[in-house]
Amino acid sequence: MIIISEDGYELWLRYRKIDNTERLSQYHAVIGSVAILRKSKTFDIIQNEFALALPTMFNKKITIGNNASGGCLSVGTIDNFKKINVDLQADSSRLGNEGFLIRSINSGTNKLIIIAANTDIAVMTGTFHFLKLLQTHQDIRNLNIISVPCIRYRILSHWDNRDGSIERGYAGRSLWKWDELPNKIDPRYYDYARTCASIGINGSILNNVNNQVQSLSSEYLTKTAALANVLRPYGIKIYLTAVFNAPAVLGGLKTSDPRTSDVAQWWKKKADEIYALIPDFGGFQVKASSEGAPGPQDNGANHDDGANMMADALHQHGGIVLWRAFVYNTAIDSDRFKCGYKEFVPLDGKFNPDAFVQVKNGPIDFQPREPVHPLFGAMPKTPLALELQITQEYLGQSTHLVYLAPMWKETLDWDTYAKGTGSTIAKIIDGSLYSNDKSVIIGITNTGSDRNWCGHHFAQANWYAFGCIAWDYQLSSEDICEQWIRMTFSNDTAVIDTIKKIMLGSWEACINYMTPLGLHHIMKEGHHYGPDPAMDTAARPDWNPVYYHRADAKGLGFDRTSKGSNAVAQYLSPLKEQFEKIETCPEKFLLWFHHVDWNYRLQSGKTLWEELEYRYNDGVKYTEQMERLWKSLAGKIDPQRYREVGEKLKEQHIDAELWRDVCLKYFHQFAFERTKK
Ligand code: BDP
Repeated sequence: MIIISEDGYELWLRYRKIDNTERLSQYHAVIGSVAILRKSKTFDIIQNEFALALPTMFNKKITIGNNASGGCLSVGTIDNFKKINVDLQADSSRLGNEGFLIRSINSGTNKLIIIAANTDIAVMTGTFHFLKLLQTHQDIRNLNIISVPCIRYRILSHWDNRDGSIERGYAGRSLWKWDELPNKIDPRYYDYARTCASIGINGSILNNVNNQVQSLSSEYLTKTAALANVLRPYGIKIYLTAVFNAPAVLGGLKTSDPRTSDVAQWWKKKADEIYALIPDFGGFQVKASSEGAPGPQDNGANHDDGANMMADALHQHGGIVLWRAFVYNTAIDSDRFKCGYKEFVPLDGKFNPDAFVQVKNGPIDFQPREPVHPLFGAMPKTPLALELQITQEYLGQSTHLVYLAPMWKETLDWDTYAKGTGSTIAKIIDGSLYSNDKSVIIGITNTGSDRNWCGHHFAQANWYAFGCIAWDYQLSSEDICEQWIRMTFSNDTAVIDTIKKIMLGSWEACINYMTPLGLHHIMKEGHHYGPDPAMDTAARPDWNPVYYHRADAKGLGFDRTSKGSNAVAQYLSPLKEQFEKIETCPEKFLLWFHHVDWNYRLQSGKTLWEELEYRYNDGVKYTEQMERLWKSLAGKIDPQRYREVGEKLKEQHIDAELWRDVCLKYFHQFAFERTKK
């Protein structure tokens, strides 16, 4: 069989002919035609998607149309179904605005599959879900699916600059062509929107967290409105990062102090201007008083003053504020780990309900593995948003294959004990622990202008997984992985099993060859690619690897126990006691919390040095295995993707060896210093 080259542009929406004959005949028997019960922009998208997918997948002509009387597959809102005597009122309230149902029913003598929801957008989400069932060759004879998202705002954050570059972007240039907007609409915007819609993303922050003050200028707002018009029928709202001193820089005011009425007035007028252009605008993300960014503290005000003033401006329009907690001012604490907690916990209860505090998964900065940020569980009166990083800033960028769903699941499943056992991050984020009706999850995206969108074909899986987890965090990493493989590569069992083996252990392997046992931030300064444990000349001490690993003749790791920085005290019991004691501290976090003697014996019976050596080698071995497994797929994957992934895996293997060699060589000097003397 000749397999035609693919460049990855179609992502997981490839809709190839179904090569499983048994399934194909079932699908032919069940779906003879598709009735689209409604007319709207979103229903046009639904109809187009069916027209794109079904004839190719079924290798057969299918009538897809605006036939309001219903067909073998009927798609519409609950109101539409009422008109054809299918009563779904009982389901209506639990579906809310975004949930959908897919059900096999008998209607008179006909057997029907229906896709229904309260809103057009939710019917579209259901449509993509149904197409996924077909793409992954599921049995569709007796369907009864109800799906409602567990988090309300599921947002991608683009760290894109107006000049087209992307901070921490590894897949080409920005998708947004600001020079061409608003008049020219790049067709790729539609493909972006459609892809996001297929995984339930409902928000997109278009601009970088840093230095994008001009994004709020009238000129750029007009351009943004043109993008919002494209994204709207796909159910995606636009958000913008707002730079805090915009009133001074753009508005010419003398100050941006949030406590002054003309500043508050300026933001109100800005919000009015935005909503006149973009009536469904989502809101502002703000990076304030962080890494040199302006903020309320420049005027002696605090985070809550700034966030609430902006929330007031957006409130009447229904927008929200995403106020980032990524702050690490050394005047607050000399351990960077503790700074966010110390700045924000005293403000608990002071934020407006529409002002979310947006917290990264860990206390430092998107390291290969972090313990969760202690702010989760420590601000019961404040809605917290979880910020994850899809782009692999510290995880091999677009060269390394690292499947991130297991990392995000580890975060979401983490028990904070805030209200006793079972107080997971997931329950804090989805609002259920503290009964918040609004909830937010944000992923810093990995998309760019590269033909395959994400730089690495397998980085697409992380975009996909983020959407799936944001919709339903109870899905397992393995199930998400399998769906993605089936849709992106093939339903062939050998391909699925092999790629699963490659993906599922890839995160743990990356931790092992980069930062095993809780090492962190030992990568090169600036670009953060590659190892540099010796680095000690950065502009700030906490940008230096030596600040984090603290290697000396005695041992390795950052003492954050009560004898050290006492960061452990920021966690609730029993976590703080568990982390405090070396015997009970999970080994995966050991060097996050302890300065461990080189001769300390781990659970394996090995000394710290021996275990370190073992882990680094194990990580490298996994990359060898990934290469080998991928090679075994020759002839089963199209030539272009087979070659491109193979090249990247080779590079990853070389990089892993470099990480191991550089780190072990460097730490060796300390580990054996005592013996030398
Ligand atoms: C770090 C990045 C930096 C971002 C910063 C942030 O290195 O480029 O600006 O986080 O989140 O991960 O604001």
